[in-house]
Amino acid sequence: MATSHNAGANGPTHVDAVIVGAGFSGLYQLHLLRDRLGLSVRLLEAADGVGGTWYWNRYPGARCDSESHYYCYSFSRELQEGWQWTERYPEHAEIRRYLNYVADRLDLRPDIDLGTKVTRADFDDAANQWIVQTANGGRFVSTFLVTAVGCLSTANVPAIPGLDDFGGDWYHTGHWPHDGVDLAGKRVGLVGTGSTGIQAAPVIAAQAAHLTVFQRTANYSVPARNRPLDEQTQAWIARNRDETRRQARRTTNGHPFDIPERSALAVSADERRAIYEAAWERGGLRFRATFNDLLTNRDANETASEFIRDKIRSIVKDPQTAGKLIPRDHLYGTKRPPIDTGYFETFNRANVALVDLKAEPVERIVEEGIRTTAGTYALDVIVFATGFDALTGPLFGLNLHGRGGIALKDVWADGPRTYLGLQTPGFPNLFTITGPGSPSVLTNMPVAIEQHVEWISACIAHLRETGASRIEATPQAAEQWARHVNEAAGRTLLPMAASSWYLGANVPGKPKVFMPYAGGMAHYARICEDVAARRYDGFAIS
Ligand code: NA7
Repeated sequence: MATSHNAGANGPTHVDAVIVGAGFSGLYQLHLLRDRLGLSVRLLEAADGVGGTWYWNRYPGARCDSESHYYCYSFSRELQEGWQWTERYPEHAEIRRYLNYVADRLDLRPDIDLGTKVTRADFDDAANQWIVQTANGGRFVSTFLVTAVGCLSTANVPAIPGLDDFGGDWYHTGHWPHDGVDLAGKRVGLVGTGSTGIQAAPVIAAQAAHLTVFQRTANYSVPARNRPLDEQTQAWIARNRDETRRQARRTTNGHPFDIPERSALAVSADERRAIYEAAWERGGLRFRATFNDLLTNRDANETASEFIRDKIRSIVKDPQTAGKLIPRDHLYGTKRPPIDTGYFETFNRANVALVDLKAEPVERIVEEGIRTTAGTYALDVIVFATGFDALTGPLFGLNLHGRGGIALKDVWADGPRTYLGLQTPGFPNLFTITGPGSPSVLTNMPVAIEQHVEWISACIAHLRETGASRIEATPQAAEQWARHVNEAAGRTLLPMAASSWYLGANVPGKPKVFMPYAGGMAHYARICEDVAARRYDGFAIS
């Protein structure tokens, strides 16, 4: 295997592996490839700091929906013991501090090139090498290329006509200015009511003179019940750390709680309501885990959906506004379920208005603000909480070309095709952490990431041990995996939500293909282990 050397001031840098992205995935991948396998590695990162999604997402209220004590790495006792979270759910700045702490503790910085945006990567078949180009003129040549670019990192700014005419300022939440935005005294329009918009609305409402929320699809949300972690909780976390992490690895979505073996339809209405009430009071994504059939049985789900609709009716004082906020076109949890801090309560404030874009679609943006079919809303600032070109967007952004110069964009023109979410036929030695076809976006992310990174590292170690230098998913294996991903989704209610980004429905023109693997994280991990045990069945190794 090659060793790291720079061929000279103008020549390319030769390494064993190039990793793209310095978030949770890239940092751990660098650690394993460099420190466990002894490979020479460069990690290329477009941003000026580490943090990945948390480098960019600094919008008001930005906070993780997984709880802090398990939204972090589990692979190192030292790292875990050297860090203490301050709140139940970590705020964006705290996660950035954590990832900087990890980068320092593992001494990763010498092998990271910040401010280095990858603009293209080509596989040279004859030389069995990836050639990676960067915006600042860099060239890197490597045997392996690992993308750690996240799955929700390509901002989706809607192509609403007239945006250039707007006289105020506009921002996408995923590219929030590092110095913040002073919203005091401003009339703010917030477009989008996904997890981001629902986190941001209460915080913006408290800062701005006036907030208008532009809602296309009404959404469910459950209280997060964030709070500072007191000493007693910290002690509990430390005492139960190992068991918590073990449990997270054996559940369907990487959270350390089991779903009871009971149907929502098998208990009385009173008992069900008491269970939902308790989950509502406890707060967080665990609301989904009250019964085992909320995502598989329509009638069961309807009981949870209706419970939340009732909550909206009781929280929001103006019945007309409540009516607009009640989701009717999809079931709870079939789109990514948000959790919130005072979202529905925000609509009781005198300085907040709701615009239902289904009733009055946007016509265009004008100098004064947003014009719908019903009139013009005067605004000083527009905040787009309009989500991301999920899963495929970040990979297309790398401009990847495989064997014979074929572009990933063309190969996936009708929707992504991967084997295990980790490899694509025609792209040898390219590994895609949290790629389409992996369960990552349906999972507590660090659990999925650690599994992917460890599997990729073991795979590369296997190649080295056996004297091989190339691995590529076979078209048959990818075909079979696509069928399995489809079947797994089909066993759930998830594909029913027509406007979901799981289906690519949020980006005009994107093929409507259900992209994540819905068969469960633990099950997925077992499949991956099995594939490795069968000498990487479904991959061609040479
Ligand atoms: P989401 O969940 O994709 O939400 C985006 C929101 O923006 C959603 O309400 C969309 O409505 C709305 N949207 C998108 N395009 C438009 C246009 N053109 N006009 C009006 N409204 C629009 O993104 P988030 O950032 O909230 O969350 C993404 C993930 O990040 C989240 O799941 C966590 O994993 C972290 P729609 O529902 O499509 O009708």
